[in-house]
Amino acid sequence: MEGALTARDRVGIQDFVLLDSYTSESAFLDNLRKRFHENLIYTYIGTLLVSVNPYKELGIYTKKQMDIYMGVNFFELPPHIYALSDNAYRTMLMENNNHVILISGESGAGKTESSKKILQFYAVSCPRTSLLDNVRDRLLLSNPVLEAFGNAKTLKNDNSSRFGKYMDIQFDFQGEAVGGHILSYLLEKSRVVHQNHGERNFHIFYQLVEGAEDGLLRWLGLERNCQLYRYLVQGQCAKVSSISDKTDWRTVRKALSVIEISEADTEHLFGVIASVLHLGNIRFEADARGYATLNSSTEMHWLSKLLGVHVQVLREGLTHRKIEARAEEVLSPLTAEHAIYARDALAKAIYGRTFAWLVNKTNESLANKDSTRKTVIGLLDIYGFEVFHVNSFEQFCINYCNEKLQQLFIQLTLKSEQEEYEAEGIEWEAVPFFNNKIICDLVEEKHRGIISVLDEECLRPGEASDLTFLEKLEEKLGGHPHFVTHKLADQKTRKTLERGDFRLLHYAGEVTYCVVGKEHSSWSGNEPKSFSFCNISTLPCSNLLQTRCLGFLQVATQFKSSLAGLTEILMSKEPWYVRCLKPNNSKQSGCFDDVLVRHQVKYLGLMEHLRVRRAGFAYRRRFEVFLQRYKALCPDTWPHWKGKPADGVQRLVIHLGYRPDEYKMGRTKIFIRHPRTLFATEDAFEMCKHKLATRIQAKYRGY
Ligand code: AOV
Ligand code: MG
Repeated sequence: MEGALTARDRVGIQDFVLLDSYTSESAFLDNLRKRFHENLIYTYIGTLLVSVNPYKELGIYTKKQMDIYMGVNFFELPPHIYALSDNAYRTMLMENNNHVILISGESGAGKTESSKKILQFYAVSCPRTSLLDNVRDRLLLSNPVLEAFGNAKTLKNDNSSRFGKYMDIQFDFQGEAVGGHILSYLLEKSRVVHQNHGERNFHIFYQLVEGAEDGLLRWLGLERNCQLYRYLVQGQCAKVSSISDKTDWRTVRKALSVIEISEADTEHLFGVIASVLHLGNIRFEADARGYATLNSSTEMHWLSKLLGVHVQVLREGLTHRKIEARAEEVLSPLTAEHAIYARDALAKAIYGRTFAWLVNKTNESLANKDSTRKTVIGLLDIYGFEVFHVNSFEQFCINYCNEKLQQLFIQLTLKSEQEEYEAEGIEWEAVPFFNNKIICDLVEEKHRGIISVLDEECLRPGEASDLTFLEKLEEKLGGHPHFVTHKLADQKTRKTLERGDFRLLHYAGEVTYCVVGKEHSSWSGNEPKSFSFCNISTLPCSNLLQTRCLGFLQVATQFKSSLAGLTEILMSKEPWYVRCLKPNNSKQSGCFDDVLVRHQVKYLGLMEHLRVRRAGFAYRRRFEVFLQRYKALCPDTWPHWKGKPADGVQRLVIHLGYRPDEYKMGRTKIFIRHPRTLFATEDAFEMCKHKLATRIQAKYRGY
């Protein structure tokens, strides 16, 4: 019919590799937009999955959908997160190796939702023996627990992850999910004591106050009114329409028991959470000399009860600091201002360690005790790149983490891919791309990176200040193309910068960080050195609380080394990618903001990835591996090939009817352009195995 749209016109194409004008950003965007409006949120670039947040329930995550995607080749069905999950899983089983699914995208783009869908797919679809049913439940229910304690409403996302999470799902040789392990990265602890306008503290506080049974609240000395707690109301949005704290509370309670946290520990856990709320309500007044005095007798009573510390010890601890002088310990009084700072630091430390304790407990419950070899699929879901009106140390760490992940993506796809073609002697025209290594170095380089300067400044207590830190940065980094401050800027840029700011030109955009005058931020803040007044043995986190700081380690430096560790873990596994895109900034369904999406497509390097994919080869195998697997498909190579592996592979693929443009022979590997070629070979192999098995059975029956 004239004028009618073809299906392709309407729903676009499901793999960008098949796009005719694959170098055009507009064509790329058109395709994404078309599909988005048809509720088709997933599109491939080869084996990479692009996902656009629909901001509505689509009904595509049912058990029926899971069954459809289980065991089906990648390109036979519409793109789906289940297809990628299933492929990673089957490759793991076939090749007996470890995999990792790297999920990236900015805050609110859908990373956490994606990671939950993947976990559900493995927990529900994989083969099972009834014996281990509870492992799957624990894997699934670890999520609501860690989200309650580690997620919060921000301006970007009502359920924003405020910690980085890497989770291993362990499978046995039959492909059954048998255990898991979680690593958490730098929790945004400052949120415990301060929230910006329109943001909340961690969900668990509101869940407790709104959802806990009357008896529990009474026992904790709390009232059912969030407005009464200073740590809960600074963002002035304790209630959020998209969140039901009451329902979530019930889920969390059930989940805590499934992950085997005992009733006693659970009680202590909420005791600690409640003590943070009481701590926040403690007020100080200044005496005639300006020193802090403390009334707040009700709060002190509850704190003392919940933390198991005598009121007098608590009082002394909150208004004094311990100074070590000539092997003697002297108590020196704090000013009212310093006492508030110390109170908040204590609240943050208690919460941070409770979170670490919870991750530990979860890991104990997910641990698989059987020592046979497991293969794993790792899931990486970190906090996404974020830019707020005011950005502080927390955003600096979060954005640095994203910078590292982008660097890994570049190394593993754009860079190493092209280097491999070169090394293998495959003709190749280089695809240029922006390498963000320069920004990673700016942050983490030894001696002159931002973290290193921060370290130096923290080692000069008393002498260093926010401003000397900024001056040192200017001295060391002046002239760096991705670093600018008020002093270093040209006239036009200077107008957009305050004196206490520095600006980084991140891969995903500019961010201005505020160094000066934010008491809650912790550019130079360290954990309080001691909690000697606190009877820690009663806290559930007692095994993690250390009464003495073991050594001086600046937060950013710790974070840097934990990210280096993470990179190593990720590099040791076969990677799969989910790139999440955010369609608009107003959390709305059906709204596709072209400018916003184009920006993300650009900085995520999707166009470059497509060009490399399009010109390149989807699969590659070492000659020996390829020959070993498929030699039965050709009479010349079966049962043994005596010549060079490369010649055997050549003979094999000619026999299989590969066309010359479908593959290339490198120095050590065969490169196959389209996955479908390999799938056809794999199908032939399955048939051949089947025939062979039937023949063997017939033979034995004959005897
Ligand atoms: P994020 O993890 O990428 O942000 P989330 O996964 O939390 O983002 O997604 C944000 C919100 O978008 C969710 O709470 C859902 O309401 C909605 N959403 C995301 N993906 C889907 C989907 N596939 N189907 C339906 N709704 C979805 V952050 O943690 O802030 O970086 O730090
Ligand atoms: Mg998240």
